[in-house]
Amino acid sequence: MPTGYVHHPHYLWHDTGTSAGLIPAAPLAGVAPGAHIESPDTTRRIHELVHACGLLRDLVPIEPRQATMVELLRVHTGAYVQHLQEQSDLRGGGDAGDGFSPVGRGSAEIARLAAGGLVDLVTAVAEGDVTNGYALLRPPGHHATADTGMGFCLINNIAVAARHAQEELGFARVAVVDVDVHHGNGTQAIFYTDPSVLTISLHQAGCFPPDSGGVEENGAGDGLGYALNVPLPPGSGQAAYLHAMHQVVLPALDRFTPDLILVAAGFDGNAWDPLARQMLCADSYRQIGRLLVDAADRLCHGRLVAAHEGGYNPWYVPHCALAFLEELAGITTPVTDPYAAIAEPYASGPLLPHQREAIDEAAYLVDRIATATNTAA
Ligand code: 9RB
Ligand code: ZN
Repeated sequence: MPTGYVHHPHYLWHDTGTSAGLIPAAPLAGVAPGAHIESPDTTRRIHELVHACGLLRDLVPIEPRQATMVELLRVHTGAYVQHLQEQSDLRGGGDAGDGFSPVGRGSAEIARLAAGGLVDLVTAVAEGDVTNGYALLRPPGHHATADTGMGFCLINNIAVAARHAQEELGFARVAVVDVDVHHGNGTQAIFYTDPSVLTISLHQAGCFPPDSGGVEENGAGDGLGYALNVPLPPGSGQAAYLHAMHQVVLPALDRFTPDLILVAAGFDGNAWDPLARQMLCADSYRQIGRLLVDAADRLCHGRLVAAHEGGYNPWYVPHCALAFLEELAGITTPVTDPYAAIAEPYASGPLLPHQREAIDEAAYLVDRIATATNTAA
């Protein structure tokens, strides 16, 4: 069965305004206005590459619609949804809560279109129209918590899709694998006490949010053991990521036996990303994609849905995203990574002892996940 694909022009019209990279322009404080780093450019270039390389022809397009209030309120508070709408209705836009999450005019509706597109993609997987899928959406979602936007994120798209999968589609157990270079703190917080949603985040230690995503954050109450974090030291490359996949992510998925795997697909762990210091190349994302697709085949009939998150190098991220998407679709296009000769040597350094130690600390926690045979339900 084919791969679904969600995209929409409004995703590119989410206006993050003038900034200096990621902080609001402040001319009187010497911060000159320029483009915000989470601009449409990179996302547009991904979509254009998916089209230009011919892959788009083989994907099943899914036309997004706005998430309903019922869908949003499974995850977010009414007060936050109202705040977001009010900011979005302002002539000049506003912010979703932390001062780093710009809301342009109409961005509330666009954020709902992003969440709703992901919900419909998950539904298409459940109904067997597609095996898996990719939602190339903006704004991103993984930092947004129940009651605030954060780190460019307005609505937690993955959390809304996970709750929809559980409440409308009969998928009892959902696993979220977050490979964005930043900690998936919002998704983790939303499901922190819930053992029916396993959250796993691979990220650069201490990058963003500050003081978030340590290995000791492991869930609470009934959810103890069902939040996993692999904080990787700065400078980690493909060897560290693949070690983390084999020692933590795949064993955790095998124990958890999800009915559906959701992937927070950020490509800001690439070696040229301005917002982090990791060393991945396009082929690293291909390999990570392959391992996740194989896990989904083994555990849940191939049901895997990826939501776009971060990635800020406009000329390299499209090749990373294409490599990942090719693995979902099981199709290799004629376009190969034009930067491979430079990027692969960066990515292919050996696994260093301090990286192994960080990963192995997380690997000890995998045993806390109950296996199917020792779960009562
Ligand atoms: C803070 C600052 C950030 C830094 C990185 C991101 C990346 C998000 C992403 C967002 C906001 C500054 C906390 C500057 O790609 N997620 O996947 N903000 N960083 N000053 N302060 C106090
Ligand atoms: Zn990120």
